[in-house]
Amino acid sequence: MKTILVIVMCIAFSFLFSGSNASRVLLQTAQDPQDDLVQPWCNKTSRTELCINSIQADPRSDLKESPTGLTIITTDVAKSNASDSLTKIDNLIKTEEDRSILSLLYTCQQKYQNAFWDLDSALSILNETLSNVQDMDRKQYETINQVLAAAAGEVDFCQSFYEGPPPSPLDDENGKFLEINDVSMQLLNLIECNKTDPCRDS
Ligand SMILES: *[C@@H]1O[C@H](CO)[C@@H](O)[C@H](O)[C@H]1NC(C)=O
Ligand SMILES: *[C@@H]1O[C@H](CO)[C@@H](O)[C@H](O)[C@H]1NC(C)=O
Ligand SMILES: *[C@@H]1O[C@H](CO)[C@@H](O)[C@H](O)[C@H]1NC(C)=O
Ligand SMILES: CC(=O)N[C@H]1CO[C@H](CO)[C@@H](O)[C@@H]1O
Repeated sequence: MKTILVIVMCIAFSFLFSGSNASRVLLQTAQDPQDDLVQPWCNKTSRTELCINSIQADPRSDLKESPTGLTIITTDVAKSNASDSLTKIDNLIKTEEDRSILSLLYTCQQKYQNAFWDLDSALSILNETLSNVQDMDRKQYETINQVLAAAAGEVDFCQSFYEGPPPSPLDDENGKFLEINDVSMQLLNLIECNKTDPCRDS
C-alpha cells in the first residue's frame, strides 16, 4: 500500500518535473537501496527480526551501505543496552537492602562495565576497517570476535551469578544484551567466514 502510494506520487512528480533530473532522483529514493543489504544479511542470521528492527531504528543510512556498517549498528545497540543496564544497576544499588542481591548488583556492575569497554574496542576496530575501505583482515576479525565473545562472557557471568528466587532484577537486561550481541557476532562471522559460526581455519 505504502509502495503504491510512493509510486503514484513519483509519477505525479515526474509529470511536474518531466525533462529534469528531479523525477529520477525521487524514483531512486522510493526504492530505498539501503534495505537491499539489511534484509539479506539479517536474513542469514538466526535472529532476523531483531536484526532488522535494530538496524532500521538507526538513522545513520551511511552505515547501512556495508555489512561492516550493519555490525557497527548492532554493536552500538548492545553498547547502549549495557549503558542502560549500568544506570539501572546504579539506581537499584541506592535502595536495595538484601545483601545477596546487593552482591549481585555490584558484581554485575563490574561485568557490564567490562562489557561496555569490550564493545567500545570492537567498535573502534570495526570503524577502522570501515573507513579504510579495505577488507577486514583475519587478525582484525579475530580480535573483534574475541572482544564480542568476552562481552557475552561478562554478561553470562552476571546472569549465572545469582539463581534466586526471586529472579535476578537483571534477567531481562541480560537476555536482551546477549541476543543483540549474538546478532553482531553472527554478522561478523558472515562477513569473514560466510557462515554464522566463527571460522577456525588458518
Ligand atoms: C530469507 O531466507 C529464506 C530462507 O531462509 C528465503 O526463503 C527468503 O526468500 C529470504 N528472504 C529475503 C528477503 O532474503
Ligand atoms: C570512525 O572513523 C572516522 C573516520 O576515520 C572518524 O572520523 C570517527 O571519529 C570514528 N568514530 C569512532 C566512533 O571511532
Ligand atoms: C556462502 O555460503 C553459501 C551457502 O551457505 C553459498 O551458497 C555461497 O556460494 C557462499 N559464498 C561464497 C562467496 O563463498
Ligand atoms: C535496557 C534494555 O534492555 N534496552 C534495550 C536493549 O536492546 C533491545 C533490543 O535488542 C531493546 O528492545 C531494549 O529496550
